[in-house]
Amino acid sequence: MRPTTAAAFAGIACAAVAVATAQLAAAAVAPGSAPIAAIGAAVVDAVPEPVKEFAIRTFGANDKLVLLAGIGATLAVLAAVTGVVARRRLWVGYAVLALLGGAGAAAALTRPAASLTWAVPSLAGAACGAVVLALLLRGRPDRAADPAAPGRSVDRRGVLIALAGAGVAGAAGWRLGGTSDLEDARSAVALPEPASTGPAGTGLDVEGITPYLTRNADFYRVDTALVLPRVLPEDYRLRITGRVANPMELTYQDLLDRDLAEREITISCVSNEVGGTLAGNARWLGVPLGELLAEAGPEPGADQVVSRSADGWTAGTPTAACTDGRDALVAVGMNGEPLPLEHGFPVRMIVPGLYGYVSATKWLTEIELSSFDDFDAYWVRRDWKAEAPIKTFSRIDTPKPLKTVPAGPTAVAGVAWAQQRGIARVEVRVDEGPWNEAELAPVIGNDTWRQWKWTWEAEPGRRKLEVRATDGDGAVQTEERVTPFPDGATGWHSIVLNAE
Ligand SMILES: Nc1nc2c(c(=O)[nH]1)N[C@H]1C(S)=C(S)[C@@H](COP(=O)(O)O)O[C@H]1N2
Ligand SMILES: [Mo]
Repeated sequence: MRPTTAAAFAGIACAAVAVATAQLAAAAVAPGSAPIAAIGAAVVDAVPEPVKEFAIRTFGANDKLVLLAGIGATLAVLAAVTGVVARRRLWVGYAVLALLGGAGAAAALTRPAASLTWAVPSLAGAACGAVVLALLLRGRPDRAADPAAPGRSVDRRGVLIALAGAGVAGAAGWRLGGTSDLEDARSAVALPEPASTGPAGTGLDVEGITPYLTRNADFYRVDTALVLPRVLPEDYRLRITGRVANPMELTYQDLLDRDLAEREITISCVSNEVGGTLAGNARWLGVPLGELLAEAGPEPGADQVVSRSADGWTAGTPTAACTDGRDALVAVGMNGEPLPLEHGFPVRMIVPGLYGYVSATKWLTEIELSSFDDFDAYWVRRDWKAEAPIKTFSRIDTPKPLKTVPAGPTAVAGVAWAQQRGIARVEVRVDEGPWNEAELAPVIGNDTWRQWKWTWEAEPGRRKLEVRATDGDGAVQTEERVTPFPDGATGWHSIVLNAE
């Protein structure tokens, strides 16, 4: 191996040790304080909206993994180059380690949930990296290998030992900082029976249609959390603060001891495109938010309910939407189970009719009564609208676009939603011909999606199918295409396919 190559590996080994020891330290401090997680989270907060949308569109649920892998790869390249340079100028190696350690610490300290100790993992990692660098490049300048410009000789065995050590420390840190204790705590929760149960919807039986209830494992996930916030039920507190007559603090058990309501509610993401799948329908179990607020007693003018998560994310919901009698919930259960970790365990908010970013705070820890004038929540600061009711949406699930179907009777089916207003009608048309009314699944209320189905007498040829819904107020879904930014997409979903 040429000395330059060995030096590149020495650089990578130092970086690996630094990252792994930081990971180990972060397991003791907080998973979010690990430098890669912290820098990743800072990137998520900082990147402009179009980039984020591109990432969600391109990588879907893997967007977080892609970001972390990108940071890791960048770091590896930087480490290799630094190793090569440090062979001749050792101080450059220390300088880069100091810079990266500082950057990691700064990123960690600026996380909303951070305390001073969050700087420790990055700084400790950088210090360990520096020790390893000194050890690996301890050799005297190697004149024999390169008489003109001697560089230090690299301790090649040391590189292997350092890499192995980093592997062990990293694996231990990963395990200790993992979610197994949370999974155990979740399994130990016994949810009480609901005191009140809403009506249960049913599905239409069509092959390829979105099921009426979304299984937890299939439920879409959207959030800014690169590492899952860690909230154990025994440590859990929900604080109701701000402009209220009676501030409150409730434990997880306090919530379970109250009369719980179970309701079927479809939630959806403002980033959902026309035809998109960022929505799901579940049976949510929780404490009616209106009852909690009635006890807390919002002051007049406190028109915004700011909900805050364990990792400092915020959403702002109109107080009116939490107290007007709709089924706004402080939810603990999803489809008969405690909330899954990715969906907010132990406690989240659900407010029918509003996009997730203004209502559905996961890992909920605080509900602060404020006003729209006084506070901008996370996405509002990034120019999304402060108020965002869900827009009427309809989607063709089957047949799939560009498929070839046999001519003759063909089931066309999908879902439509307009939470709070309900779905009154769904229509389908072929090649911009007359609209045909679809059959709708039985209605149970206004807060869930409704499946629909229409039997199409397909004639041979390339065909375009379009769908539109009419909400319970009689408003027909608009044809006008707008992007999700700043308050939700509109437009009719259409697909093109062949019949033969
Ligand atoms: N703590 C926290 N809660 C959050 C978010 C987030 O980034 N952090 N994202 C919101 C958004 S934008 C949506 S659409 C819903 C998605 O909920 P789900 O992942 O359970 O489907 O969660 C909301 N709650
Ligand atoms: Mo969202």
